[in-house]
Amino acid sequence: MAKNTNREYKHQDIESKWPRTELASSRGLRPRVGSALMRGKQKAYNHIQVEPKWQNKWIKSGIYSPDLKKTKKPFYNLMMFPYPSGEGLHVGNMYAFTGADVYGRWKRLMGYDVFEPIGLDGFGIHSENYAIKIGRYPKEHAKISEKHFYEQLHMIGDAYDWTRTLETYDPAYYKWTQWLFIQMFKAGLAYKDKAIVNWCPQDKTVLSDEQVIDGKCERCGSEVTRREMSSWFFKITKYADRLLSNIEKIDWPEKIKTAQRNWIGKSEGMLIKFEVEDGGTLEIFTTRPDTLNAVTFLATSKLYEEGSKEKIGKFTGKYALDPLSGRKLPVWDTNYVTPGYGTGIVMGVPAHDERDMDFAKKYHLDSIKKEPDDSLWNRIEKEGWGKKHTNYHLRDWGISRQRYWGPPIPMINCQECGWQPVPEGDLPVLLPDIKDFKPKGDGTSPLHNASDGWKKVKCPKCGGIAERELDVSDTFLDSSWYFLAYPNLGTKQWKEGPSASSGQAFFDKKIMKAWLPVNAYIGGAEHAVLHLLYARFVTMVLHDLSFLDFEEPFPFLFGHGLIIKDGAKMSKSKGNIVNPDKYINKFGADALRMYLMFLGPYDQGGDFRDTGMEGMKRFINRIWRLYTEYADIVLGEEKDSKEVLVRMHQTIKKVTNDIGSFRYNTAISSIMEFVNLLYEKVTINNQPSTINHKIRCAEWDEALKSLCKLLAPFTPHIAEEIWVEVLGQKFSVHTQKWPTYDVDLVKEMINVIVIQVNGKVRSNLTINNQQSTSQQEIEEMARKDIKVAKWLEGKKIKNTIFVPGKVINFVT
Ligand code: ANZ
Ligand code: ZN
Repeated sequence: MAKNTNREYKHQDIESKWPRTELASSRGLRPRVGSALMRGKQKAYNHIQVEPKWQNKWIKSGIYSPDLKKTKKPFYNLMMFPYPSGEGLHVGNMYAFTGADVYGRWKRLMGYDVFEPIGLDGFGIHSENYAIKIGRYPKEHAKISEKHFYEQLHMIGDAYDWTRTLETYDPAYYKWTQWLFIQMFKAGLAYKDKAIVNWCPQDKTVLSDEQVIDGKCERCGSEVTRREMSSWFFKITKYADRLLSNIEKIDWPEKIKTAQRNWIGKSEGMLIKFEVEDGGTLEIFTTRPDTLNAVTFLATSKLYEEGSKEKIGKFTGKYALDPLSGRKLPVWDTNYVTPGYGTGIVMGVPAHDERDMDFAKKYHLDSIKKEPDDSLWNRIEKEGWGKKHTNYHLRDWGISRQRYWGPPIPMINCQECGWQPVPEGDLPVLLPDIKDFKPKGDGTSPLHNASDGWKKVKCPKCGGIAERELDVSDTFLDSSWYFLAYPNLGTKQWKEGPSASSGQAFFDKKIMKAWLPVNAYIGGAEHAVLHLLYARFVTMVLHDLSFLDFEEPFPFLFGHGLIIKDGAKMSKSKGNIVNPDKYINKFGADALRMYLMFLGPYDQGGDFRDTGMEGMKRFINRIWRLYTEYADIVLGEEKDSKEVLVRMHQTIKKVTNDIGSFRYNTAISSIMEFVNLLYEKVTINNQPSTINHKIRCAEWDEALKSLCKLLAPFTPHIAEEIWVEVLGQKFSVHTQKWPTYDVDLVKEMINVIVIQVNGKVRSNLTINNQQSTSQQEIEEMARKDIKVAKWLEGKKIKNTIFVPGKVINFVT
């Protein structure tokens, strides 16, 4: 609730800061007709004409396409890989992209060679489902939506390197996804196994554990069922320990780190062996050996596939022996123990474990009330009944998808030789065009419908008859390595590889050294255990295979908040999507960017409302007028020029620190305050009689130039237009040096105290930190002010109201 009130306030704030009746016109200020800067520039700001003009110029001039091989200060600024829905980008996506772009633009102004690539994760169930829904062939649909997506992205004005885009369904890309699969296989990290897997009945495919959220499909929300199937897995469990311990070394939001820790789920306990009455032993995993004295039964996972919410059990007829007391413990097959975790067998302790209690109640099993006994840990080890053991909740990554729209898994099954990888020189294994590509639902893949010519191949090892794998790979594999691709796009090896002789990847040594790992990774926290875990795993494997010299792909990650509309996260499924196109047309990309960044702290998101957009558009116009109408103000009094200077340095400091820590909203606030101050000075100093056209005011000039640079990351188009066309500076504002601040000037506290007479503003006082701020002295100074003295002349002051640091009001 508190948050909401806050946002409420901000919206009102926009209104009160620049109300519809504009300050300048209402006070009768005239444009400076005689000014050279003004000639022909009085026109209102026209974003429709200005924004595309600069977007095109930026591309043509290549200022956002650094030479990756010749860089001195590389900065790889990356936003999470977009997988737009069929309908294109919505305002929530814009929010994510713009926040990342502001950061990248700022880093460029700070002197870095910023590389900010963009691409499209367009393979996968998400896109395929949409294509099915609208009755289009996936490949055809991909082309259409790619065009739309890139057009929308152009309109936002982000500083992308448009010379290096990639799409996951491009064979030039997915040959390397397949190459990655083969490296996994060769390293013994990919295996095919018959296992009970998560099955989505709606999407008709297997899902990985990470793609099941609270028992539901991460994509479509259907209740996930269980099914025994033969699938490919990646041994991510082998990396559990390292994935966990490395978390301490990376600079990520605590929330996301915790989610990964919990998902990996390190659990320390013991493996204990129970003898079975008529021979053999059963081994269990427990984290509570101290409750061994209260065990009353053993439970297996044999009925797991029955998957109902209610606990089901079947007595096996067998009894195990409690090593401690020699009691007979009935062994039950159940559905509430998970196969593949621990040993898949549990010691049932109803007295201390709720799940066991539920089960015991239902099947009338005993419960023994006994206090846990800590000494049992040592005793169990000493007597040789069991040993200490660490378990991880993480399970191997299920990679197979019984769908069409993905990279065919590059494996060949030979009756003689078993599974063989496709020779690397033969990659890519192209996804064949087939008529009936829809998911079948019986557990087989649509690629069964491919021609025999595609399915039947020679065994790469013995030349005998063999068959291709017919499943495609998980779309999360496509996105697990894309950040490695961007800087290497266009290298010879990227285009021509992989070669038949293995061991060659697409990495250019020099480029890798300069640009990786990613300097700033910016994206949504909802990928905490999906994409972010997979990308870390893949990077570690490639490191261990000597392809990379780093283990962690994203040493720094910033998680942005979500855009809320009508009380819910903006998403297609919620039906509260706002299309950015119409806002960009009506208000301009700059206004939309600034509005989104002003909504609230970037890590917290905010509520989207139309009214706020209009306020922001007025602010953009206000900036435009400041430059086009008042660019050559001469600050007549020294106290004014001093104040402008001090406030400028203070604003630079605040904006610099705020952008550096992603507090865009407060950075914008201080820019707004600074603009207000400049307008105040306009009203004081714009008296025609004081104008001396020969003398330009150095402070005013500097203030306007600095302000333009401070605006550049947020509103890149108008900043460029002002810089080049109004201030007459050299293209481009985006390759300038970010303004620095003077530490001594920043320290000067400047306070502006409004002087009122009978509640009406008559003048103001500027107080610096060398002056006293006592009521008595302020009163004295205020009375001496000529403008105030005029109103006090011949009147008797009945009362003086003083608000320290803000207002002094004489009541006569
Ligand atoms: C006896 C006991 C007593 C347990 C008690 C818990 C509390 P975590 O922390 O998640 O590792 N368990 C072991 N293997 C299991 C499986 N395959 N499927 C479902 N449950 C399994 O939990 C480990 C605990 O979960 C183990 O400790 C075991 O129950 C159960 F008061 O053993 B315990
Ligand atoms: Zn063979």
